Amino acid sequence: MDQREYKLIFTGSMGAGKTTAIAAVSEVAPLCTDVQNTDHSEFAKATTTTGLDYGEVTLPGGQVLRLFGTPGQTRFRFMWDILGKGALGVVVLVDNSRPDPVRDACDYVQAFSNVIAGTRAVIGVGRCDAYPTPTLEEYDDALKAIGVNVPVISADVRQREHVLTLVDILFYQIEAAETVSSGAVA
Ligand SMILES: Nc1nc2c(ncn2[C@@H]2O[C@H](COP(=O)(O)OP(=O)(O)O)[C@@H](O)[C@H]2O)c(=O)[nH]1
Ligand SMILES: [Mg+2]
Repeated sequence: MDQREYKLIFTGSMGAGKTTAIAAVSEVAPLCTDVQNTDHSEFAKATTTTGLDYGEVTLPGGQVLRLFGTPGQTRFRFMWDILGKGALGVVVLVDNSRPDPVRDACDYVQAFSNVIAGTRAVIGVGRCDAYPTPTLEEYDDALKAIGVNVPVISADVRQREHVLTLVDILFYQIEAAETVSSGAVA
């Protein structure tokens, strides 16, 4: 059995659903540092992630995934490099009701470009029911234009199965990247 520890990052704007996603799948009580939100300029929400979220989930193969949620507010950006150290991939959560969610997706992908290395990410677009545009194709096109070839799916992170799907896809992306870089597939 693969005993390695896998560190995955959940990132995205305030209210995109990082805390919800990690809480939905974690097998340990999720650690969350949300406090009263005093920054209603970025998002009108009672609480907000100032520090980080943490949870764990075990894959059917026995691999333990450690899930870290980043603080969404841009003034906590300095923490992203710290969180990104040793991470194998990134789940970028996007809120399709935001003014320019495609731009959000590209910004977060670029902020974690070292970890993502072109492929080690998955984009989960939320609130697609109420906000069907931009479409997933628009995300695809914008990401390809910045040299990033990653799956984009619609996901409601309140649903455990959707979050597990995001994690599965990301795990597949990571394994595929490692197979290529180890030369196992020529
Ligand atoms: N209606 C709707 N609500 C969503 C969806 N995804 C997330 N939410 C809600 O959006 C909020 C996200 O908050 P939170 O997880 O704290 O976001 P964070 O700032 O990224 O940690 C929660 O109240 C979720 O229930 C979605 O697809 N549809
Ligand atoms: Mg949060």
